[in-house]
Amino acid sequence: DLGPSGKPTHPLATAPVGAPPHSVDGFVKEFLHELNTNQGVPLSLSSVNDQYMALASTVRNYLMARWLETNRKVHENKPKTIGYLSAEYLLGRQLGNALLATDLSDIAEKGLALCGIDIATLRAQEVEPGLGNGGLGRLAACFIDSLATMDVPCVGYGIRYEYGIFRQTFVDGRQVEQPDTWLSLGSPWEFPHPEASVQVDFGGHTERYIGEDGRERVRWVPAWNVLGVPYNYMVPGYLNGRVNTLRLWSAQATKAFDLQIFNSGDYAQAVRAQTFAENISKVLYPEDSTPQGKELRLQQQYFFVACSLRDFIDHSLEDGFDLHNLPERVTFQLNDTHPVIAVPELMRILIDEYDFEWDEAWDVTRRCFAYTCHTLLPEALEVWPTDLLGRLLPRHLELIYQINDHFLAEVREAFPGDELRAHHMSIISHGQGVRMAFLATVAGTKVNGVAELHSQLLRDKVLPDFSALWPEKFTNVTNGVTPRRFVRLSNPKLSELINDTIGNGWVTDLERLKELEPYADDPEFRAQFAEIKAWNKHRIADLLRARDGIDLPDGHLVDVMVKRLHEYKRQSLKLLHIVSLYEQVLSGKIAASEVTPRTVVFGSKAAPGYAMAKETIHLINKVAATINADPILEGRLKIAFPANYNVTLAEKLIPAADLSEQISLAGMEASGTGNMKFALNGALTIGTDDGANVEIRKLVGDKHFFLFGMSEPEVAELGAQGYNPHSYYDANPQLKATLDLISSGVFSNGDRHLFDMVVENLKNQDRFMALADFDSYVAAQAKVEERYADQDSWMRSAILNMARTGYFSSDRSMRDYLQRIWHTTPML
Ligand code: GPK
Repeated sequence: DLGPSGKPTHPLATAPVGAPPHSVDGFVKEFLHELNTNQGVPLSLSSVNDQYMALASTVRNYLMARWLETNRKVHENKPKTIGYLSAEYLLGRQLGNALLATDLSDIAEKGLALCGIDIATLRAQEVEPGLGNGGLGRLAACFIDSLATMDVPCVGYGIRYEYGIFRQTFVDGRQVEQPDTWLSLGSPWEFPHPEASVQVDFGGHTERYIGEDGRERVRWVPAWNVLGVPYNYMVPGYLNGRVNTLRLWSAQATKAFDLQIFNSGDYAQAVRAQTFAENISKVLYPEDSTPQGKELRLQQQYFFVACSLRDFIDHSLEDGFDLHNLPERVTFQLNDTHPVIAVPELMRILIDEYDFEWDEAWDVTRRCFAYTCHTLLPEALEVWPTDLLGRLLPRHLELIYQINDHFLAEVREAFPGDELRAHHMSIISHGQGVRMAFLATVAGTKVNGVAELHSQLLRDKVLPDFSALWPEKFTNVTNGVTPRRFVRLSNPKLSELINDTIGNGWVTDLERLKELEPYADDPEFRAQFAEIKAWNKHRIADLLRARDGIDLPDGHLVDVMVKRLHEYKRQSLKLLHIVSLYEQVLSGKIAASEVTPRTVVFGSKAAPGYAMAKETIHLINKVAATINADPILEGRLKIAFPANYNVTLAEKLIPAADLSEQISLAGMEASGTGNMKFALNGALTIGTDDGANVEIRKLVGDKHFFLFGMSEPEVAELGAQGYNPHSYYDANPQLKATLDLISSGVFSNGDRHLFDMVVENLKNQDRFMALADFDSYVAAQAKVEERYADQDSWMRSAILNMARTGYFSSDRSMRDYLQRIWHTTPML
């Protein structure tokens, strides 16, 4: 039931909700009111956390009128909505973005100063919601920001993990994980709605029965269930009055669930049942691109998807809505395979609950979903064992078999007699695993990759049979990043310079950065740009000193590699370059004075169960400790590896970078999005022709990009020939000396075998061909040094990188989705 039970008669009850006055006085009044009434403290006795909480509520109050108005409009106009289904949202801090969206940054700073409070202290108090692993989760956060800013109705659906991505610490150079207790000091940005909870069923069996109409029907008799409690978050558009919703689900035990056990008289067991239910949204799985196939993970996936579909159907549609028309009201965008169980769930709802015939249900379902693939790694493509899936979701497994039967009939009709093809395309792999990417492809109206190269490889290598059957289903949408967070907020000085030069329209129309191109030749502009880069370097130096006790030298080339630790991303190749420099100085091949003063910054988490990745972190830390302590490279080479790289750190680090490391083996990184953030902040890229690097290089021009390494076809060719890393080790004396230096024990207190795992793997396996690209990488780094020596020309290139990469705004990505996939236009 919505609304009051009687007719409101007080004039205020029907007036539009207002926001507090947009003034310093209005702000201070609201802030003190929140501090007193919400935190229950006077200013004089308030803690920093009290003040932060009150500030957050204050800003929330300014957004509230817009949120209510957005929801009222949606209710009234019933536009088509994007239901973005994602198991991850790597949001980053909320306060700065909310202040920006409401144009309150200056007012808040002044108002708080009048209360004797430094806003920077309060900003630092916020713990970011780290509800994602890396690129995929951050992309979801950028997309919902863009949709709100473009006035497109969207609900982001996901999971409110009690513990997000683990907090990384280093103990003697090794990664040690700590739980991420992001909720412990309160969570001022969320609105729980326990009254709107949804029940989700699991387990049990199915039964056939004859319905009232005489037709045979199926009934799922589940064994247990949990409640999904929605927590709403505001997703404010930039200065446009729109506030969309992010709805994250939290799992709770249902009454019935514990009653059953209570009745058995086992109180302790009943309380444990509570915990069992709550476990579902307890923790984010920390594997990036390498799912472990754990049952709890499938529970999470079904949990949030079932909640979200139920929520949309029951609460976003008017009573009596004919679900045959559902595709006119929603597209559910599947962010990778994680939410794909939504496909059989919608079929189940339509057939079992709404009496649809198979063909009707399939027609609706097909038109409601679209699928984005984010990877090419075979191990990242989820396959759920049929026995596990059948135990947890017996009805869904039946429906998947039926979908597969219909689908394979279509394949056999299109390719008569080609049984091998049908076998290859089967959603059920060898009778025992459900290939979720195939299910998504069969069900989706559209299937897209996330950069041009990736979409091409997706068609040609991952899903070739599907693209032969349905060529028109496949499309590309190159990823993007939100310019609000990753330029306007993260690089305030640069933003000011851009505003002063071309006005502020670029924040929502990033291609306008093109207008800066002529200024690359303006010495005055170049000097200002260089000064800002230097300022950003000081800012990160200050932060790392306070945060990690790391001292960054002044005046260095800042060379940054930040991303999840994964062999395909090749942090080890970056490490080989560093060790190679060190080796050449140690052995007297070059003088230390010839080395361009450079600070290499790493930021990276490894999945806790990924041994090779953790060993690589250990090695980086040991190399860093050794080189940083050796006077031989004093003032020339410094390695910084701050622990716990996250969105908050990225926002300070990226604007300080001169050089962006994007060095994955070609054909492995689907897109990358860090690469875009660096270019937009005026770093030059050293990179392979992989993912979106290809498009970055095309846009900025070869002169302003350091390309190296094999191309994807060359990689494929070498792989086909049989790749032998040892032959590179044997043939290249510098490479040999580099690897041998690691094995010599200089980085490990004389222990020659401590890093065998990494070194032997590189010499003998090297699945991602780091040794094959070593020479070319080192040569490209030499070119970097050469170009960096001419600061004026370097700054020119940096400016051109910024001016030419406006294409990578996530606003553009969203326009592409709207045109190519969702077929809807923004609601004005
Ligand atoms: C891809 F498969 C996955 C995954 O599980 N997690 C993840 O972050 C990334 N990704 C890709 O690795 C990036 O290349 C890409 O830019 C990003 O998704 C967003 O599409």
